[in-house]
Amino acid sequence: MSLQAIWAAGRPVLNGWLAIPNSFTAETMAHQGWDSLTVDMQHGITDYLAAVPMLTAIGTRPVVPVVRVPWLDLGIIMKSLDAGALGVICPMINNAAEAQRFVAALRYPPLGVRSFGPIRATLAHGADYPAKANDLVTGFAMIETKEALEHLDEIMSVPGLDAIYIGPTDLALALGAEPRLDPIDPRVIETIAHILARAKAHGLRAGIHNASVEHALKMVGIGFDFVTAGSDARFVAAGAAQTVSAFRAGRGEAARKAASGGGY
Ligand code: 3PY
Ligand code: MG
Repeated sequence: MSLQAIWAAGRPVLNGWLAIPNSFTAETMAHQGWDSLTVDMQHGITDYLAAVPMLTAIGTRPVVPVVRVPWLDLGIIMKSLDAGALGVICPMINNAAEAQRFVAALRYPPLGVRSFGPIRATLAHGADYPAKANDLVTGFAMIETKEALEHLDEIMSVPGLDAIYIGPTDLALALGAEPRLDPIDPRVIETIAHILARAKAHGLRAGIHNASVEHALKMVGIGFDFVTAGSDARFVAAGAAQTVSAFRAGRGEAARKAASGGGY
């Protein structure tokens, strides 16, 4: 299953985010029905040696494996692909030259400059992976800087670029607004709509990072093709916080019951 196949079926992609560097949390997330899961090597805790077993864990279910690389670094982009990622999200693409470097790293010659050595990708995606890799892999250039906003159309015109991905917090900083996911500042909201409109005009798929499922649905409603809704770390924190606060809220009543003799 690839992102292109989901889009060709006319569906938006629901993406989950993996910030915890662990194959068991990745496997647990993979069993919850996400279309894709992204191993975050930029702000997540994960390095390459943690990312590889996470990709293996994601592969236990029909979930598209995606990696957000830490930076526009051809080495880690190519290693992520060799490890089986079918999508790569690259932070802070600022101009056409950077977008070209990114796109070239994703594709084998003659289309690009990707070096050959799909050590795990052939295990995950079949012996014919080398022949189909150029079509199978989706590259997302992150649009989240002031410079990118100034070069939006030239970035989006780069041949071979499949998609863009908006990072709302860095974008907010670029606009002088408070960094928050699920933005409420009109400048950020307006800019997101502008980026989306330009992406559509260039025939690109558009993705965006969200904290809540409500905001992710709102973004699908305005035309986004790929939405992240929450992360493993946030789900752990939210679930734990909810249990702790429910316990604290009910503790007084429980203590009163115990003092009056209790009874199950
Ligand atoms: C941002 O909000 O800037 C992001 O990169 C989301 O991960
Ligand atoms: Mg960012």
